[in-house]
Amino acid sequence: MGISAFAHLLPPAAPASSTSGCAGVLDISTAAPLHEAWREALKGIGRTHPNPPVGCVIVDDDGTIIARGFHEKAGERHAEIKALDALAPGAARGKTVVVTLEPCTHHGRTPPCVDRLLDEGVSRVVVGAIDPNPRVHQQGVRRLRAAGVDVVIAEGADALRCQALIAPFATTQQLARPYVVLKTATSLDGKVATRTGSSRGITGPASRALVHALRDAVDAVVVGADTVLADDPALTVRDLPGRDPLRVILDRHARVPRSARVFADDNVCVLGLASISDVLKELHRRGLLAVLVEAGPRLAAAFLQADVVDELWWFHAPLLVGNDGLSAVDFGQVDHIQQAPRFDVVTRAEVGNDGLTVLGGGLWQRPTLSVRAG
Ligand code: AOF
Ligand code: ZN
Repeated sequence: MGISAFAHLLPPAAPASSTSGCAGVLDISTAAPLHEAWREALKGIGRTHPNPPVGCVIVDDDGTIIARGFHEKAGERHAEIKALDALAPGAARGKTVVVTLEPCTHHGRTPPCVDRLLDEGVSRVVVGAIDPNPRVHQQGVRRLRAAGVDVVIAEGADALRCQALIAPFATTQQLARPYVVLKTATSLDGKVATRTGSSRGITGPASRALVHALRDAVDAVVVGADTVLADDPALTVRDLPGRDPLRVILDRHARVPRSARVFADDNVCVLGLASISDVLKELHRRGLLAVLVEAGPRLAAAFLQADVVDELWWFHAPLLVGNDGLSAVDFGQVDHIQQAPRFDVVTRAEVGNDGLTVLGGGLWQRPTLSVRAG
């Protein structure tokens, strides 16, 4: 099984993740601080676009954490700088800096972190993930090493978490589009609504809370006009303290009335674009890292067929809807099971009385919806 970019939101899966097996390759003195740095980074998730969330801790010779920092927002200090600023002048000399992302070497909105690390005289840097940004990629490591700093590229479960954390950022860098999480919630027989269109309350309160946590962690929620017209969702974060993501309404024929609940405030944008690829181009232009598509059957099929779904979150509730109900993905039919699109399971979780299966295939294999040749 792989790892979700939003794995931190999931209740622990049973049985315990098999990735813990490789933690042994990492010296324990770097593994625990890297986990702490990752926890720091999570504080910025959903708030940093177009930058990645990044966390940092600085440790003493005996492994004690003496400073922490995370990147809060684009334009503000990078994680390493925040952690260094938390120390008295000169206190970082000879210490180990543990950071979830390779320190930067470029002049962006802020000066290069590598320069500051060298000025401070740190002796060791532990890096959770290499920066996929071509302006930085590998150069942070190279420059630190060239200056005599001991650089450790982490391995094992915590390094994997650091990579998963920046999967949305890596997607923007490599594919010039946001990372797409597609969510659907069905009955046991795969239906999202009864034949009369009744759909509220299929999944329980725990699933609803998890979806709100996911909304808090992404930069935008995307829905189609069909869903707004059928369900009139608010698409806000109500079950936990958090912030509401941008609501993106795909409405080519201007069918959604202004009285819909999605227009409750102006944190909303309506796109009338024809193709999924144009929609993603526009969201990328706005600098979004990750979007959650809360799609009805047609939009779900369109995203899957466009091969742009990075994770498919499928909630299944313990109830039956029957033959005439609406299927979750409107993609036609297959005659032979061998031709059916089959997904890779990333992880599974129990969410209250519901089940959640996250499909994808690790970080880069996407769950596509092409009918296989028989
Ligand atoms: C780090 N630490 O905390 C972050 C990094 O425009 P800037 O100056 O904010 O630079 C943004 C780029 O820096 C971003 O694209 C990514 O490559 C890197 N982000 N690097 O050393 C951090 N957020
Ligand atoms: Zn930096």
